[in-house]
Amino acid sequence: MHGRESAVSVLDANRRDGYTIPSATLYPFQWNWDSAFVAVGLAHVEPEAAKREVRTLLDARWENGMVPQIAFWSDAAGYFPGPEEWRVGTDRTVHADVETSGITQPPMVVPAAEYVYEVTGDEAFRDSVLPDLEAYCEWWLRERSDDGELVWVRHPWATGMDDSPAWVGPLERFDPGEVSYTRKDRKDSELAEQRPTDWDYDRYVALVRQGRELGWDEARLREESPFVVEDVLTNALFVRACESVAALSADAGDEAAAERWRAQAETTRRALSERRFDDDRGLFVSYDLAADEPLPVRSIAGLIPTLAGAPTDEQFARMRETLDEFLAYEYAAPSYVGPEMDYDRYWRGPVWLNTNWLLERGLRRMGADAEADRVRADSLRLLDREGFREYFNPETGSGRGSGRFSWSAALSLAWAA
Ligand code: 9YW
Repeated sequence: MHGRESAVSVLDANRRDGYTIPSATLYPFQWNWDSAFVAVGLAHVEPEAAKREVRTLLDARWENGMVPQIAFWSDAAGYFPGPEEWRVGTDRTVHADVETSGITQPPMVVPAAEYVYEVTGDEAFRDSVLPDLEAYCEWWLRERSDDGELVWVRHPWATGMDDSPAWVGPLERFDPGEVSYTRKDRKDSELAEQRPTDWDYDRYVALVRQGRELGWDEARLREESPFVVEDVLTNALFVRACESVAALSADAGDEAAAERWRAQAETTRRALSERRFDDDRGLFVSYDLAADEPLPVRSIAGLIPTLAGAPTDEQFARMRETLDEFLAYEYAAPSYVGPEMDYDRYWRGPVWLNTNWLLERGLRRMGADAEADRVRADSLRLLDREGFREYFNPETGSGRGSGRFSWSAALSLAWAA
C-alpha cells in the first residue's frame, strides 16, 4: 500500500524546479539534509533527479563554502522564518542568486553525493560536485572548529533535531527578551501538541535575530552567541563527509586530497571517541562550548557516531546496554529516552526515519547486524502501517506531524533497494 509507486508519487508531487520540498503543508522550500536523504532514495528510481537534487542544493552554497539549511528558490507561503527574517542577502551565494537562511545543517549532503555516485557511476556528476563538497568541509574546519578536531553549530535548527532535550540547558541559560513574531507551523491543535513549544521558538527566533544583527559574522557569533554546541550527530556526519570527499578524490585520481581527508576523518573520529563518550550514560554526548560543559542526555544523536566508526570496542560494549533501552519500545528507535520523553512531540521521543536509517548503517559498521535488522524492520513496519509520515509514536506506531513527508518516502525506496 505504501510501496514504491506511492513513494515516487509523493516525491514527484513535492518536486519543484530541481529540488524536493520536505512537505507541502509545513516546509515549502529546499532544506539541506532533507535533500540529501531525498537524493539517496531517488538514486534508485530517478537517478537524474537525484543528481539534480544535490546539484541544486550545492548551487545555494555560500561563497565561503557553507551549504545553507534552507534555500528560498521561490516564494511560498506557510513557513516562518522566511528570507525577510533571516536577511542574508544574495551576494553570499556562489553559483546562484538565491536567498538562504543563515545557518547550515548536518553535512549529510556529502555522503549522499557519494551514495548517488556509487549508484550511478556518473563521473561528470562526481567532478561537478566534488569542489563544492570539499569547500563545505573546508568551511566547517575554518569557521566552525576551535581545534581542527571537532566542529560546532550555533542554532538548534542547525542540528536537525530542533527541540532535542539536549538543547534545553544552553537555551535556558539565556533570556531571549520580548520576541514578537507569528508562528506558521501549528496548523491545527493536534499539530500544536506535536511541535516545539513557544518557549523553544522564542529562543530560536532570538538567535536568528542575533545572527542577523551581527551580519552573520562567524567570529563575532562564536564570541557572542549563547548557543555554541559541539553536536555529536553533526560531528559523526562530518567524519562521514570527510571520508566521502576522500573516496571521491581518490576515485578522481587526486591521491593528495584523498590522503588529507582520510587523515581529517581519523582526527575527528578519535576526538569523538576520546572526548565525547559518556561512560555513565553509555553513549556520546554533545558539548556546550559557551558554558564549557557536556550536555548529558540520552538522545539518538549519541548513537550516531557508530556511523563514523567512532566507538572503541569497549565503548561499543557499553553502548549496547544503552541501545537496549532504545530498542525496548514497540517501535525502535525513539529520538530520546529520559525524563522529558514525550512520545508525540517532535525530537523528544518520536521515531524519525532519517535517524533510523543513519543508526541502522552505524550499527552495521560496528558489526551489530541483529540490532541493525531490528531498526530496519521497525522502520518498514511503521511505513507499512502509517505511510510516509514525518515521525511516529514509538509505542503505538501512530504517524505524527506532516503526511507525505519526502525523506520518509525517499528512505523507503533506499530500504527497498
Ligand atoms: C525547521 C525540514 C526540517 C528538518 C529538520 C526538522 C525540522 C524545522 O524540519 O526543522 O523549521 O527547519 O527538525 O530536521 O530538516 O523537514
